[in-house]
Amino acid sequence: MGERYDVLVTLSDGVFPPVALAEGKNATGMAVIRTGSGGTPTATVRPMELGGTITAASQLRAADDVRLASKKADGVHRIELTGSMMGYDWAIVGRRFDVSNPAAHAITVEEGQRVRLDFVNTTTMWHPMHLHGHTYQLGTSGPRKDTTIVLPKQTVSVFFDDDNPGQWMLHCHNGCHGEAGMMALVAPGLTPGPTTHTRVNPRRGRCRCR
Ligand SMILES: [Cu+2]
Repeated sequence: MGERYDVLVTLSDGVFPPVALAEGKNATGMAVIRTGSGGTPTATVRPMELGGTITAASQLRAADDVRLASKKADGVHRIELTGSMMGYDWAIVGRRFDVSNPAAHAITVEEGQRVRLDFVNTTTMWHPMHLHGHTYQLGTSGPRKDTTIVLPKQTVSVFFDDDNPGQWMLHCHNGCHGEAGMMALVAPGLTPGPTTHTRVNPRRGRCRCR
């Protein structure tokens, strides 16, 4: 549930502990990568880098071979992130995603378009916004990603070229927020209406995460 990065790492011989530090919590998760002999790190190991300054996506730049060519956006969409902890009514522009009518309020894009999405977080919580089927670029020269955190009361603009036609989900990567309704379909012009896909997520309404 959260932001993510694809990274390339060159490892030497040994045993290495990738450690995840939860934002705002003193809790970690750990895996072990083994490329050679050596003892397994203890579960409490914490690489010293986690005590330093964490690089944010806004400090990164796209490499030349993946940076989007300079071009005016053909379509601009304001993705207002709405809801509150009180009502647990997470939504996009106040509309909770309806699995029985997924095309309702779809974000319309067309093949070949340069698309700009403006994520406007009107809430007091973090929302890592994830787009399927594409990677988008942060701003005009930032990194290519498929998930980016939008901080409370902040706006983040992302760009992508619609070069992978289809019906793709855009949703908060905090699974509980997505299930509560902070999702939308990104697709070519669709006719809203009932769908045969009516499976109700059994976890809905029982989520306990924040
Ligand atoms: Cu969220």
